[in-house]
Amino acid sequence: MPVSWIGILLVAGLASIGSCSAAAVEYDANAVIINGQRKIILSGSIHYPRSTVEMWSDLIQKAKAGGIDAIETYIFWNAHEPRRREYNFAGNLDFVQFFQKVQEAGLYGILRIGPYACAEWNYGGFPVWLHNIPGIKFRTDNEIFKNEMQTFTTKIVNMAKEAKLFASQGGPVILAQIENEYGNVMGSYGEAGKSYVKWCAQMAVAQNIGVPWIMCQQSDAPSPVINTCNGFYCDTFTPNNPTSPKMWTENWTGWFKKWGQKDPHRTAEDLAFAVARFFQYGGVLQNYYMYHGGTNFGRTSGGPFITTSYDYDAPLDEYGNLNQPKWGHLKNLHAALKLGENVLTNSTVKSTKYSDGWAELTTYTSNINGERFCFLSNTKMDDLDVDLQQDGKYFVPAWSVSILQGCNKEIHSTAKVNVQTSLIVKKLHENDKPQKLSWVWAAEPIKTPLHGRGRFKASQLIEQKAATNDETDYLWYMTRDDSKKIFHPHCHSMQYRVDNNKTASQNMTLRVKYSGQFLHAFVNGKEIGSQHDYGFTFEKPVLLKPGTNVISLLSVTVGLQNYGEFFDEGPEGIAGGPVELVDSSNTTTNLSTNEWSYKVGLIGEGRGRRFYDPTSGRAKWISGKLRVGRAMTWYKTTFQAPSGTEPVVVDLQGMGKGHAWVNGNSLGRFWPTETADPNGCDGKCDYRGKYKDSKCLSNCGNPTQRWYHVPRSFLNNGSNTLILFDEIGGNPSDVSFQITATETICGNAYEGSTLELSCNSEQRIISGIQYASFGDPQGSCGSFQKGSIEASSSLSAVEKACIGKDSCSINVSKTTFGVKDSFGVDNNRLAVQAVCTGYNENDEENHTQKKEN
Ligand SMILES: *[C@@H]1O[C@H](CO)[C@@H](O)[C@H](O)[C@H]1NC(C)=O
Ligand SMILES: *[C@@H]1O[C@H](CO)[C@@H](O)[C@H](O)[C@H]1NC(C)=O
Ligand SMILES: *[C@@H]1O[C@H](CO)[C@@H](O)[C@H](O)[C@H]1NC(C)=O
Ligand SMILES: *[C@@H]1O[C@H](CO)[C@@H](O)[C@H](O)[C@H]1NC(C)=O
Ligand SMILES: *[C@@H]1O[C@H](CO)[C@@H](O)[C@H](O)[C@H]1NC(C)=O
Ligand SMILES: *[C@@H]1O[C@H](CO)[C@@H](O)[C@H](O)[C@H]1NC(C)=O
Ligand SMILES: *[C@@H]1O[C@H](CO)[C@@H](O)[C@H](O)[C@H]1NC(C)=O
Ligand SMILES: *[C@@H]1O[C@H](CO)[C@@H](O)[C@H](O)[C@H]1NC(C)=O
Ligand SMILES: CC(=O)N[C@H]1CO[C@H](CO)[C@@H](O)[C@@H]1O
Repeated sequence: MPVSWIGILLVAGLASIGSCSAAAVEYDANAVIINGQRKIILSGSIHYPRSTVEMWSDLIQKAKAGGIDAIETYIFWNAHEPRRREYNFAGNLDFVQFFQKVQEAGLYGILRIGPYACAEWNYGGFPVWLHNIPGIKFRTDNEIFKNEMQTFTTKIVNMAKEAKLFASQGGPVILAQIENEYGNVMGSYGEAGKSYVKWCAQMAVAQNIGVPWIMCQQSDAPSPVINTCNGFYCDTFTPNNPTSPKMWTENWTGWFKKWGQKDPHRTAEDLAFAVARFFQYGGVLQNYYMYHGGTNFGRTSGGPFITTSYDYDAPLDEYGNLNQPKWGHLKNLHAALKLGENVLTNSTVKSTKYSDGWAELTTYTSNINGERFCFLSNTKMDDLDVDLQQDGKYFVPAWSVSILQGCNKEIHSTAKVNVQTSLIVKKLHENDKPQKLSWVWAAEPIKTPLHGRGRFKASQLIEQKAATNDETDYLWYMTRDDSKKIFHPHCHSMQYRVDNNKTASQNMTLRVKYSGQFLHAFVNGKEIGSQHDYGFTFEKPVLLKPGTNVISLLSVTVGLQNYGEFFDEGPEGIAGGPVELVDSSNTTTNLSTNEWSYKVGLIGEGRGRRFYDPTSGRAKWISGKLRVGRAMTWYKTTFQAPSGTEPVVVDLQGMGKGHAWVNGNSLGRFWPTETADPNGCDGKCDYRGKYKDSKCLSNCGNPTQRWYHVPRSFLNNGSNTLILFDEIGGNPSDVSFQITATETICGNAYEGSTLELSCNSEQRIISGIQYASFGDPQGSCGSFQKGSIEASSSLSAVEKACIGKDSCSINVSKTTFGVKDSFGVDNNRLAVQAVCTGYNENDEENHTQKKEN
């Protein structure tokens, strides 16, 4: 428990955030001190490149409305410096504008420069050209690396300084981070790792930004850099320096998703429990990773095999909709914690255990006025009753924390969710008719690679990152000459030992040791097979003809690795192989040192890999009979944007695997044929007990990702163009554009609270109440049932309060339902299930009704 009170003055300053004057950011073990005000900070991660500029303000406002004080983001080096000393800060890479919007909203910012980001982002945020510098070693005491890291860090710091982003200059940024989770892997880097961390701290501190630097998961963070915790729970974490505040930079709100996996969920109750426990044990700053996960547009997803959606089951969903009840439940928790802020940040702490130690009361008593603030936790899997004598008796649900204002009034229980659950659906907008999309197609020209002709040659199997600089997922490896050796023994191939009739065909096995993600193999122009996994040995029978045979291997990356010790050095592609031919008597011919011919990327990707048009050569879009189920096919269609303002998705059901673009903007990789294991979604989700990523799974047996976000700003009012490249074969006939909308909402609130219901859109109204019961209703959203008692006015009271409105609130009290004081049990509650529908602007009657409300 932190008890030290030594403040470290970092910057002197006056005035408050929001104005243009400088703010002092100081800290001690119990508070972040901004302009002399002692604070606890509730922060949330929103990564600027995972949404669009047009979405930023709305996301930030929703975070603010959810009780968030600060927005945290990484900086993504490979996005900003795609080629050495060529920088890009345009569009959604304009991090300065992002932080300006954070400030406009009156929030603080946390700038995680890294520049290693991890973040399930391609290659952890490192540029691949960096890897290709001879002699470089990442994240260790290597001059070349340190030099590049310092150059980039300085560039970012200078941009931030120039825009006056640091709180010391009047900006929003109160903390900055150098490196990232290095402590998790440092052991593998030996002494060089230790000196590297010291250098990082020194280099960062010398940037003189006027606000504190942090390092996460770094138990030896050199002072004055503060070490912080990442994880699902950080209650037992202690900073290495007794004067450092306890900060949790990554409390995982859910988990990311990989192709072929089920959807992980973390319950609102467990997340709230973890946060409340952190503050119970002296936490000062905590950050939700992620508060909005968003989308891995383009080729930004890491992994390998991270999906395009980076929803993360965060409080704001991928599209920016409120993920309820998580968003609202945390909002209530934040409000409760803030009521204790003054006490928590300058107090004396005492802890008492109850119920065989399962329950723990932590009492904070203000050093200023003696005011008290308590956390009463229960880490057992069963409910407990705890008697605090003169402070009252409390029912403490299993695996929960109750927050007691004045230590005698429960203002929040992490296990009692009093907010609505929203079921968000993808559907056609009510005003729209289904569009019949008409498609044209073009085959990716692959004759040249199938004939073994590339752009450059080498007598070895080159590592893929070295060959492509990661400017594309695709690399062709081709060889033909050595096949001649096989069938012409006089060409002095020493390996050739097959007792062969040189004029006959021969059955052999092609064997490829593969370090990439997806391999397509062709022999003499025919695909002989494809396979995907985390590195594997590909083995397929091939019939070699007499004379020259051509082996063409297309290696495809699906996100470069982003985590682990030396992850940057992991080979990609065929990388050295070996590639071998094995005959029936098991004689092996090693083709690894053959002359290999290479071609980087697809013809359709075009120059600079930003223009997607396979017909830029001689090919043409074909509008005749649609080619379906054939690999390496491009498709194009035009469409009208769905009505309204709700987020748009494209349903790519029927497509195989590839990449999608709308009006030239990449939506990311798609792969609907990759489905999740059909087993393991038992529908049960017990919030109790430690979170595991095998808990609370959904989407078993379905495509890992069927819908792809099309931000509204990608669309225009007239005709829009969708281009799809399908690498494995698909059928675009079922592709359609939909909106995401809150359709069914459920509320479940205890007596004494207020139930707020909202359709989460000004364009949707509550059109019907499917179920309402005040009493002891049973079941959950979608399957509520009447309990043993029910107020007869339940339905009419809720209808009266809500129908025709986009949101409504109901005081859950006996008065509201006109029942006697003797009605019901101790824990009366109200359960409601309502339907939201699109509000038609032409509908005068409903329009008037809505206006009046
Ligand atoms: C805490 O409050 C006491 C009493 O007002 C005050 O003397 C002390 O300076 C405060 N401590 C900090 C670190 O602000
Ligand atoms: C060699 O090939 C020729 C022509 O295909 C065939 O007639 C002959 O039987 C083959 N000899 C052997 C030993 O397989
Ligand atoms: C190759 O194998 C296939 C299937 O086992 C067989 O039908 C064919 O006759 C074989 N061809 C040669 C040339 O051995
Ligand atoms: C072929 O060789 C491999 C090792 O090179 C061995 O494991 C395998 O058993 C051999 N198979 C036959 C049929 O001899
Ligand atoms: C194949 O050749 C490569 C390049 O010479 C060599 O590194 C590798 O060890 C060889 N593999 C086998 C199985 O002989
Ligand atoms: C598109 O239509 C909407 C509503 O009709 C309008 O508000 C908006 O300005 C239009 N946008 C453009 C780019 O024309
Ligand atoms: C008004 O809205 C409700 C719910 O969406 C609908 O049932 C009703 O038909 C609408 N009224 C008119 C006149 O369209
Ligand atoms: C709900 O209760 C609050 C506080 O008791 C009161 O201010 C508000 O008017 C009530 N709302 C309704 C709709 O009864
Ligand atoms: C990095 C880190 O703290 N990881 C922890 C996250 O939480 C899980 C579950 O509690 C732990 O097992 C990890 O060690």
